[in-house]
Amino acid sequence: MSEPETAKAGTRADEGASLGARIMRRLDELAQYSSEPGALTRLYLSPEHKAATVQVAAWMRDAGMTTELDAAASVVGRYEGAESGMPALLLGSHIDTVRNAGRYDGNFGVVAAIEAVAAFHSRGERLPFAIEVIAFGDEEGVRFPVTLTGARAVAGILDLAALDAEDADGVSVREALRRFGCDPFALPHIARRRKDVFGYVEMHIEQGPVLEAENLPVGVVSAINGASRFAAEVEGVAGHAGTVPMRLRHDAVAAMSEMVLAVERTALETPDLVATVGWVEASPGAVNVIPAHARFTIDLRSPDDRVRKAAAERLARDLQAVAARRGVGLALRAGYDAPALTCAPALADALERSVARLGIRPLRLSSGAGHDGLAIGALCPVGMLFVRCEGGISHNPREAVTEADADVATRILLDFLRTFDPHRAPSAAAVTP
Ligand code: HGY
Ligand code: MN
Ligand code: MN
Repeated sequence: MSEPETAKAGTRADEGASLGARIMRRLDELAQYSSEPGALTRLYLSPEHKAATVQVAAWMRDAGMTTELDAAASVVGRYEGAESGMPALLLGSHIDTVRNAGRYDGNFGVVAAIEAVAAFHSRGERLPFAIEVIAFGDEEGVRFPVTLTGARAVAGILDLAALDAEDADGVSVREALRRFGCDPFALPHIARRRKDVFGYVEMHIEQGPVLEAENLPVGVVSAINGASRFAAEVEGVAGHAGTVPMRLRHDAVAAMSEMVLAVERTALETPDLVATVGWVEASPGAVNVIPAHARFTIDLRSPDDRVRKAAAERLARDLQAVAARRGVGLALRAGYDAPALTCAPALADALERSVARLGIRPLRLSSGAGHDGLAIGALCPVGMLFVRCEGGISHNPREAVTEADADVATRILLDFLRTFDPHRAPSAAAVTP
């Protein structure tokens, strides 16, 4: 495991500022690490991801942590407990983003966790357990058709075949890790042993409208929806837009369009299911050529794994029927499948007690968005605390969190950490298989 290069001196935004103010300033700083000026896009194993790992590691060291870059390019900061080598409570989130992202999705949970540890460090305070803050680099799964690579590696459930997945330029995860300075062969060695970890607690923006509607700054997460992703390829026949009669065409885009509406219809007709086609592509892409090829993605989510799996099977049949009727080929490739996760009741209860101690009405809500906890749940109990985001907007540069909410959420995390009793930590049994 390599130490990130000598980082820029981590500047502690003015000490006197509130927790919330420091967190917001650091998120503004972190948002500069992007592949495109004026927007935030930071994909897994990109140069901007590399620069962000160096900055995050510097902030972790300022907060009294030792740091390392693990073989999956996650930055791991460790703050020892009262004795060296104690089992740890894991905190953190992800620092990769979608394209043209907001600056709080993922990044908020990492920066806030570092600020919480810094608060202990500045007082020389040690807890009866260690804390590890992990800045995962592959939660969004935008560059490669696989995701949760870092979290799966930490949980010991990474399928090494995922390293063969390639990005749009044909670069595999394995090769990209090597170029990043990581050793893919070391991946199996970063899996944590259950006895070394009490649990994982992630703070994340809600990415939905519930907390704002309830006029609450935070909420405790009850469960995280399961998700499936597919890549679809439609093979039609190119032809002259002016000469081929409509009934003789095998138009890949027309076929894809009917398929996209079938995806939407399946979700509209199925309670507890959402479905999205987030990316489409057509070729050869000329105004006067009947499209020969079309590609698109499908994202299915549900709190109920049976609903999601049945919908995926039904959809595969429906899309093949469209292809057969239109005389086009269809290849559907599953890229990502994460079962729904029930958050550990003991961690959710403890988070609720901290919320109440800070004078806020506790509210439990489920997460429609996926999170690193979906994978970490295979290792240990998972808890999540949501923070209100304006209008519930996310995956959008208009994503916004108030300084006051950032402040109170982090104080709740501090209260949770100070009152967490490792001897009453929930057993791994609290984790759905
Ligand atoms: O897609 C998701 O739910 C997460 O933002 N990766
Ligand atoms: Mn996220
Ligand atoms: Mn996201």
